[in-house]
Amino acid sequence: MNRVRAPTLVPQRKKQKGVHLTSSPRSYEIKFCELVIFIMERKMGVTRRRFLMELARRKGFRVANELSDSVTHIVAENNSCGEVLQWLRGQKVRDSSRFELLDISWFTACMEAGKPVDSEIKHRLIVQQDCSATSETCVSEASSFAADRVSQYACQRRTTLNNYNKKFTDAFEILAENFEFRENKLGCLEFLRAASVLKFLPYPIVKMKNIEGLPCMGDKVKCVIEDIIEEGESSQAKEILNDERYKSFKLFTSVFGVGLKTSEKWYRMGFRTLEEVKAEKTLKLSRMQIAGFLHYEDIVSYVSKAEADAVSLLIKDTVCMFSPEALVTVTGGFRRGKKTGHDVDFLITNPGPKEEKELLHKVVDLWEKQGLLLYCDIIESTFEKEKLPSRRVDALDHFQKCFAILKLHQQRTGNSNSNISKESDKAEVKDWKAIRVDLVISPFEQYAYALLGWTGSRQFERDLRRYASHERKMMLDNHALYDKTKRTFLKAESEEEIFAHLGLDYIEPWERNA
Ligand code: DCT
Ligand code: MG
Repeated sequence: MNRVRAPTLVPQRKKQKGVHLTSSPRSYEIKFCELVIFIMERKMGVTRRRFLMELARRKGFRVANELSDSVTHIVAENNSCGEVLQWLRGQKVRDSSRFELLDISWFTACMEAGKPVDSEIKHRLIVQQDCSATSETCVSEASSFAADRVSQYACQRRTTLNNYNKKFTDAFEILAENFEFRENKLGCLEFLRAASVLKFLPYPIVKMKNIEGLPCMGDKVKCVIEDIIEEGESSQAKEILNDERYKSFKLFTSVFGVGLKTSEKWYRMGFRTLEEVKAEKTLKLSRMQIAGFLHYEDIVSYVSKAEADAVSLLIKDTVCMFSPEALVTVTGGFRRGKKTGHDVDFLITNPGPKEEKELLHKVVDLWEKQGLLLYCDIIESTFEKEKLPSRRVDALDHFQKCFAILKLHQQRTGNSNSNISKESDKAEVKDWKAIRVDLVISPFEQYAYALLGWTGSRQFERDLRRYASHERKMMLDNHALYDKTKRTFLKAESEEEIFAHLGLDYIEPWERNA
């Protein structure tokens, strides 16, 4: 397999002789904080490595001298995936899935672009698409992965955001959603489980042999995989994307407050677009749906990490005013390391035995006064002590919570002249974005369970509960873990303790992207 050689912009190893390089790194402004690059010296040599590190730093990248915990991207040259993995094992790295393993061609593309570029398949150190059955290294890399040892439970798999099989999982998710819209739970779950397994695979599927031995690969799933391998896309998914019912449901459910029931009703009434729904003045909309339509454009555009951080500051500041001891934690997708989300989820708890019923009301009242509250629905706690955890894996929890839409003022950046309006120009510039926020209040003794439950992903949560009941005779929900054999509730102060109660290896939040 031929790897793309680095272009001439970067001197090759042999040309290095006589090039003077300072040994101590100079300090440069860091422009790209989100990634930390480590360049492997193996087969590259000290001098070339030093040159590349200096080059990247000069361009604003963070480059680590050592393979530290902060490293996110490992760059290698002339090394196969197997060689890099072997080297990592030698460095006592237990879990290599937390890094992106990349070829020098990715690094070069970044240097040329002057910014991080998305890693494409061709940049990744994995089994390559074009590898033929005669290429021994490729075959051994794919087959050295013990597919038959992959657990059927997502809570026994470390699934990072590094998805090598996006074209398969995207198709599965469309099929699953279509089943959901048609209220076929089993069909939906079958494809969600399959998607979750493929998100875990450390290589892209290029032939049917690559999925041999994997769990959750039923005939329907295999059929879709085969179609994508042969045709490059799924004809079933393509058909669904053109299906009138699917298209309408997809649109309707994108409105905050609109679920399957309302979508079904509107579809039966003959509506196909949001404009048609809005034009029907006799339609009774809930308060949530009115807010959903009002802030539709903002809400459908995803929340960025920077926006989530800004909301997080706002929430921490406000909560702290009323309850200085309170712990405020970002949960959901952002805790799992996602860079975007449809909302921002928060868990709030107060250390100590006292539960503050009023805290959420006080916080929300203040936002109202400050003009920051665009919508809010507080649901009071319905938790009953000693009640057994729910048997249903998709059951909702009983915490006091608030589904809100907050006004997030966008920071004024760049040329301030744009904010100076002429006397005649009375049109106001919108300088804020509506952000969907979920706030959950948990009693301190349930905090670890609430944190585990609200971190997700949903598939990870489903499988944790299924694992607890099928493999351990225990019942788990967002409040507690009950051991049916011992007939006791198991206390936990941390997520690690819950995994230990279940006899599971601890899975970090960023490995729960199942
Ligand atoms: N959750 C829960 N009970 C609910 C809603 C959610 O236990 N009623 C859990 C499951 C996942 C987690 O909380 C966060 O839920 P979402 O915000 O829906 O998902 P996400 O992973 O944060 O994804 P997104 O980026 O779309 O917000
Ligand atoms: Mg979320």
